[in-house]
Amino acid sequence: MAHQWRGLIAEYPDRLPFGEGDPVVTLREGGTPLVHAPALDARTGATVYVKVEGANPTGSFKDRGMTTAVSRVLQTGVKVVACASTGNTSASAAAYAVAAGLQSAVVLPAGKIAAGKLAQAIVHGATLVAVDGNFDDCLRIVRELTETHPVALVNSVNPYRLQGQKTAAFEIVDQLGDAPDIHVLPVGNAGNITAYWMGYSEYAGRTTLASLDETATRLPAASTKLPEMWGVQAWGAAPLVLGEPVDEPETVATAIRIGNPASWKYAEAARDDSHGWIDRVTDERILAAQAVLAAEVGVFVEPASAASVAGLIQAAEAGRVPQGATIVCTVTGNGLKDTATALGGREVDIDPIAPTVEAAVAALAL
Ligand code: AN7
Repeated sequence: MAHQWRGLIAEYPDRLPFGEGDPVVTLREGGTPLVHAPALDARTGATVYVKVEGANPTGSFKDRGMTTAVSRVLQTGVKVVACASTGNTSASAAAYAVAAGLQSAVVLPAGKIAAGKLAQAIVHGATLVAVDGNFDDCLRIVRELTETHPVALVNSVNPYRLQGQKTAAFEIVDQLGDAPDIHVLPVGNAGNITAYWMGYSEYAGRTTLASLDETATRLPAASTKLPEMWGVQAWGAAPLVLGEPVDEPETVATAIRIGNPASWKYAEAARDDSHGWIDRVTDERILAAQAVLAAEVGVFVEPASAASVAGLIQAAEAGRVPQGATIVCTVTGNGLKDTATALGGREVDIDPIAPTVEAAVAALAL
């Protein structure tokens, strides 16, 4: 019989803070493709894989953290989940709230959410609030209101989010047979870099600053080494590179348009403990990397996701990529979420032809 991936909590029961009989809310997230990208080998001299997180149920890596966060909420009796979001967290929270029978409330920066993500929050029945401000304002508001109202916060400051997200590192080690030499990923609110570092560390038999004591692994190590963590921010939203918050973050990659990341200290720890770095890339490089992934690898990602690949290519051009290294880039979200940016000014209205094979042959210049 065909075997279906069961979702993170069922696939990694020993490494997540849930016991037998605990409620589990899942849309069968995780188990995403790790795709070899020869076009990136050619540009870097390394062996490069992309971890395609856009293949998750709502089209981004956020589902990994949402299965754990929302499952935990069911244990508490709270009936409403809330988050601030640049789009993907709200889409995921709204979907998992539906699966859990809960309500969802999402607080978004007005006018800065890609159309696909907004559509997701709407069709999944979230209550939407648009704030005249940026993501950082939204997060401040949601943190405060969840402290004083019976509403569960499901942003990545909720430690259950990072618990779910760390499993992407487990999958990579399971698929490659060991940890890669380098892991590259986009950094916005800095939860994901924190979670990957936790996952790699726990699989190597260690804990990190962000590990939950109760789940810190006491299991045998599943990997023999740890990767360098390379984080990539957008040029106009690069607080971790500048070393100070950015008041008015701006980038075409709206998902990472964040000026004051919540997991700042954890991200710095991941960078430093792994002997990695966090750098920034221009919007032009982000869009160029998105085009390389689409036209030369066959993977359509949203702009924020392409930041990881843009950072890798930039590092290669600067001679910073060790030749022959095994490198994994996480591409965090699906390109279908933001088709307008991907198409740019390109023509999408094509003049129709007569409904005949001859006309098609002529139009295709065959
Ligand atoms: C596609 O949805 O912050 O550094 O509110 O959607 O863990 O924040 C999204 C972030 C990268 C950055 N790629 O990850 C939100 C939100 C995509 C994203 C990031 C996000 P973090």
